[in-house]
Amino acid sequence: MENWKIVEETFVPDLMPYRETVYTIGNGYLGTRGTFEEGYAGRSPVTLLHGVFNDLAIVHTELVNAPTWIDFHVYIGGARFRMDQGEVLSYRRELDLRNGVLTRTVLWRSPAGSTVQLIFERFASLASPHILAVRCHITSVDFSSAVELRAGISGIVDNEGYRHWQLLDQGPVDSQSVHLQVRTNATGVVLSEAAALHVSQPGIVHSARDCLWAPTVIAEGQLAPGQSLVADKFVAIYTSRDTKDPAAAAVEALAQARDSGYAELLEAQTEAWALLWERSNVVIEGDEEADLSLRYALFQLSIAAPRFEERASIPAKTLSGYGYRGHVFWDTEIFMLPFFIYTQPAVARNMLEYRYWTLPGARQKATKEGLEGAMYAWESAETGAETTPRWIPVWTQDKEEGELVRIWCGDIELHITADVAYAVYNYWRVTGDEDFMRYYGAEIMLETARFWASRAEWNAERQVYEICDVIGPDENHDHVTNNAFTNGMARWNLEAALQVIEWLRSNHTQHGDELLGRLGLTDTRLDQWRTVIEGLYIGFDPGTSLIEQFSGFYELQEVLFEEYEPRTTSLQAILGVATTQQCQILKQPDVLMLLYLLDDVYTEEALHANWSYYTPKTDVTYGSSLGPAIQAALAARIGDLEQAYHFFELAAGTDLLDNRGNTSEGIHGATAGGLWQAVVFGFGGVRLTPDGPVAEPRLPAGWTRLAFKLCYRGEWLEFDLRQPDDEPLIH
Ligand code: IFM
Repeated sequence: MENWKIVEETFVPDLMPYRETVYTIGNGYLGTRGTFEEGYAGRSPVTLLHGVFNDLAIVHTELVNAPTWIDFHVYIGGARFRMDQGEVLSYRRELDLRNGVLTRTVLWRSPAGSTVQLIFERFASLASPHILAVRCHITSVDFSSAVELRAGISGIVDNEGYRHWQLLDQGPVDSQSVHLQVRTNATGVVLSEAAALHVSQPGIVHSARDCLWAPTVIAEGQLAPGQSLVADKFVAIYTSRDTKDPAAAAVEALAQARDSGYAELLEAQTEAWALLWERSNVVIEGDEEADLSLRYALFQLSIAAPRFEERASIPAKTLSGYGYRGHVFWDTEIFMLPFFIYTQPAVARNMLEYRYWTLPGARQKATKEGLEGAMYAWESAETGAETTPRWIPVWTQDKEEGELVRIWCGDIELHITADVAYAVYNYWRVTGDEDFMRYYGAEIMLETARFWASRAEWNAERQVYEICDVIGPDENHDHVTNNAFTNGMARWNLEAALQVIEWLRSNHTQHGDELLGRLGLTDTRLDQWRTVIEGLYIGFDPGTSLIEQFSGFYELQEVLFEEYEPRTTSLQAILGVATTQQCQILKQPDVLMLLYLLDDVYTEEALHANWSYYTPKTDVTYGSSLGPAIQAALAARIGDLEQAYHFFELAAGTDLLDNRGNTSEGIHGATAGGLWQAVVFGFGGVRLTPDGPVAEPRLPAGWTRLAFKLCYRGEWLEFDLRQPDDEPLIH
């Protein structure tokens, strides 16, 4: 079945910002939005590289938009090709997920009446991550005139108005290539790009021009009706994070790419992607839309993951837009990482090592709060220091201007610390990567546990340990005490750390002793952990199996969501932040999220009871984009396949249909990862047992087959699942 292409057949200028995100390409080193090569007012040509941050007020630091490499201008008899002038006679854009090539075919009549067919192709090489390529086929339909092509590098870029770069150097390398070198003005990251333009037909004259900030190669020739030109642009990019001399590295890599040529680079690209898909693809038969939207999500995750380094991780909006400024949240560990753990474990390890290298930032945050161990940043960037903005404008229905709202997540959304530990442990459980646990993971497990043991407070009156003044996953309620998710995950973190200590003692005694000694983890200390584990309050009612989301939740005002239908925005936007805080309105699953992650701790009965209680109180459609996929996975688990499919569709349309209206800010990475989980853990019913993953499929109506591979401890397992009357096949 051919279901690998995301296709657009009309050019709609108003949709450009969102479609630019949808057509993002990348290779695990960088991501580039699907901005058109010729440029338009209001377009957002963004290329973001892992780890290239610069300082900025309020948001602390952000990923910097790199000099544009995609620019490619075509002049026909002096008229510049642009789709907002003249006439677009036909148009088709397609992103081929199979090999990451973005193609646009346009039949255009210039204002002067010349008709030209243009085919643009571009890709970011997965095989050679510093290499980018654009190919343009130009065919004259009915004109005889001069054709001029201009392609180069433009350093005239900004992040929504803020310019991060200083110009260091630029110029021609030869008549067909140019280079540009820039440096971020605060962090001092040097970036070099080199670009070449090749038009192989005879009679073409190439020249390099040293336009300030935008060195350009020009190719001039003639076309007559029926004649074509094929022009190839190659770009190489390096930064001082990659090498000491990025300029030399870029020029050398460019020379190699020119020698290889477009066809060879494309072949390597296709092979590299085939290898990736061989293990990561998921096939859904009987539902083409679901099949394609999941594949698209996996494509976007795969291009955003740090494939070539371990000091960066996937930002909440991937490398595809300015949303959340390239900061990393729990979205990565809890929503995106499972896909990588099971299908691209080496990449998952890179992402977790990022949390190891940012331990110093997390330790500093804990110390600043008078606490022990590591307190991970709610929003993390290069160093692990907290980068959550403290104030942001929020728009509500009754306010025309943004109301400034204090954001407390950086101060008290603590669960991120346990989420990181959960991811480390899960990676270890699935991959059996002992080297990782010994040298990186164990320290994370122990430092996060130390944090919780120091943060829990003994309430002598109630005779329990409490965690006060937090925000749980449901961010509609802040400054709450005993958030079930936070307390449940903190307890789990302490227990898991004790297990890791046992493992170290039995398997790596010397290393374990050294680590425990360094962190001051005496037996008395570990006994204190056990006391916290035993006494930590979880508002579980054995009579009803309900868990109270936080102390006092049951007293909040109940809201009948139906009374606000139809609506197009969240209940928080309708009622305001303060009123919502007083109501039982959840932005996203909270208790249910706990039950989802710790499915071996809580019973099926607890899951059913809490599902029925909390789902009608959760603003799944308009609350957080992190909600629908998890609701889908859980609904499938409890056997409500209709609801599960409804939530799955909601998640699947998040970016492809822009159903939240904010895809222009970037791909919702957590939703993409959540979709994989909804399919594999939800509909596939995969659960990890002591003997490895086992499937208990519950496929939605119409799905005739669900097939995927999972890697467990180095062994690849093939799951080929059918409706209940067919036996699941596991190889
Ligand atoms: O991490 C999420 C959070 O759970 C809800 N608000 C958006 C964040 C980034 O996606």
